Amino acid sequence: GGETNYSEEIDYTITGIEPGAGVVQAAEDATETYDSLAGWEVETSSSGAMATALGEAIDNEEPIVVTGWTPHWKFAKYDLKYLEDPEGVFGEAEEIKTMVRQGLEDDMPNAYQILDQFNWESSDMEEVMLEITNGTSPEDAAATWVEDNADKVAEWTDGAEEVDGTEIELAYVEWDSEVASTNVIAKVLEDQGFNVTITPLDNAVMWQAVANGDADGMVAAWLPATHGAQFEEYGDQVEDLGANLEGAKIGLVVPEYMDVDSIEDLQP
Ligand code: PBE
Repeated sequence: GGETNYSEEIDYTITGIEPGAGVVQAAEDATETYDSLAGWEVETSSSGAMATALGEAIDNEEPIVVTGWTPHWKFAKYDLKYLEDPEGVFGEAEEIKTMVRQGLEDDMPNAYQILDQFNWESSDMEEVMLEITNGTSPEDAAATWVEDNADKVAEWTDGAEEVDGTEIELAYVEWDSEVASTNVIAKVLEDQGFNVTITPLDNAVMWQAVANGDADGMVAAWLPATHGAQFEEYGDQVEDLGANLEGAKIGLVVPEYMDVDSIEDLQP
């Protein structure tokens, strides 16, 4: 690959998502790092707008470059590929980690235990995401998954006692992956007797909310690279409960039919 020049057709534009996302920052870094992306810009919008633009481009077999990530339903729905990133701007394998506010273990030991034991696979998260993208509400998709995966959920709740309406607030960002995970863990906590609020925020605000105790926790920390800047700023003010999902990834994603394999195959 690497022969076709798509730059003018896509107006030197990478279709991004929310401005606060790590993958958008990495894409901006890529435009500085790669000569092939000189003069390119990252257009920010929302995860939903990116998915719509991707779907429309594919319907018309047009070229498009988007900020992408795994797990995500788009790989099940469309034939896509990550562009090789020889400079490593988008990092290597990422994990998604759970972060809680300081003091949660003392205040809500049962919630702490469940959040600490929450751990699933990419295929699990993709199952929930696909259902949501096919029109099921996040709450219903989460409830179905929890019902169908009682064994896995029993491992997360193992040793935790039921509570009677204790309020807990989880922060997240409206990325498809985090809509899925946050709704699932919220459902599990609800079934345990918690009164759960989930609050969608900007990425930086989500980290800040857990750091200052406005939120009790989140399951949306992509590390080491994607949220490296946020972890550096807030890492010592939150409690890191480890990975809840391994094998995540971010990068530039294009339709399979495009004649490029590497970021270096794009042209200034
Ligand atoms: N994402 C999904 C986020 C983390 C989860 C890859 C869009 C980000 O880039 O910050």
